[in-house]
Amino acid sequence: MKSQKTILRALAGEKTETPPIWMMRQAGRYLPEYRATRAQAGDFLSLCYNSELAAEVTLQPIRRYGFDAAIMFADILLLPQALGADVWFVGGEGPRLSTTTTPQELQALKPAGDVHDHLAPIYETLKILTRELPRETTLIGFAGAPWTVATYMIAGRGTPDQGPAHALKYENIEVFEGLMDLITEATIGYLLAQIEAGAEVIKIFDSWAGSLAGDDFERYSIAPLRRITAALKAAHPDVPVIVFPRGAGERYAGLHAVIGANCIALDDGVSAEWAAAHVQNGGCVQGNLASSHMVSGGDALVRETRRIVDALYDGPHIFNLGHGITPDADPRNVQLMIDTVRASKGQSDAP
Ligand code: 1CP
Repeated sequence: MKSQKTILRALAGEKTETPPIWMMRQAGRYLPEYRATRAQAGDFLSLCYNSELAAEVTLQPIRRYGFDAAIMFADILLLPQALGADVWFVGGEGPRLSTTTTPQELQALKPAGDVHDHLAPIYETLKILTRELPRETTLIGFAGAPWTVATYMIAGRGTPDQGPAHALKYENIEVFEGLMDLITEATIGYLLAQIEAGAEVIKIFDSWAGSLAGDDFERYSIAPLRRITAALKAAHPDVPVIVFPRGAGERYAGLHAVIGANCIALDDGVSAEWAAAHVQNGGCVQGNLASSHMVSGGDALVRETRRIVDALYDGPHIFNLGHGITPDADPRNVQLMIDTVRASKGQSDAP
């Protein structure tokens, strides 16, 4: 049976008349209504665990823009917290975590199956959203990929080059791989529970995949993504999976088949024309307008948006940015991007 929702049609491999659109970090600090709700919640983590308010900020960009999908409001660092790591956010700087770099610290974390009590508010957010979202809007659940989550758990913070995680790989491979396995297993359980709570699509963010060189890319980005995707597909074959190995560059080629995912999300480091030839032949692609256009706007935004839509027009495409929208973005530029994408209808031959 054909699904009515455009995003689900694109994820099933159908070329749609106009690309469906949503935006990474669509609920976020560039929106005044987000800043107001966040102030009401207190800090960022309190907002994540307050199901009513998390559902509210998820809905805000849907009300304002009518995006085709809503991504539940949460963070990839809630899973380390559920595993027993300390996680806090330093205003203006970013996340801080207690580190996991020794056998004792790894041992002190909880077993993968024990994360669900802690994460219950996230499942509740999804349940609220299944009731409150417009019928035509698709609900996306997500998690960080094991490598990306591990980089934060090992360094205790965000790092420009993921140096501490690379170092642990060389200095104590048992701890490194033990941690990767624990995160992988916990992520599978977390995502299955999200699907059971109402997530219709799953996205896995491997934001730091690009720093894995040589065999490490296959071993620590692709293999865990494949393992998670296979486990989700075994239980829920109809739930589409989007994977985002950011910074993969030419290693994006052929990834649908290698990972078994329905959609490969592209960052803005590859051109849409290249992706049409080397990635989209395997299935749906998502992306990849540079986020900076949401700050600068104008003709360049319109031109670049049209170029991406045209380049990917012959196959399944979900329009998105190449990375999250930044706090200094102008909300009017988001509207201009959406209008440009939706006006692209009929630019080429309809299916
Ligand atoms: O001050 C604030 O309000 C916090 C800013 C913020 C927001 C809005 C953070 C802190 N996280 C989020 C929400 C978030 N994070 C979502 C919600 C849904 C949506 O997209 O609207 C999602 C999907 C994420 C995912 C996430 N968190 C990723 C993967 C995607 C990516 O951007 O690469 C990563 C790496 C994080 C960690 C994180 N959380 C927050 C920050 C500032 C960071 C990056 C830290 C760093 O490396 O310095």
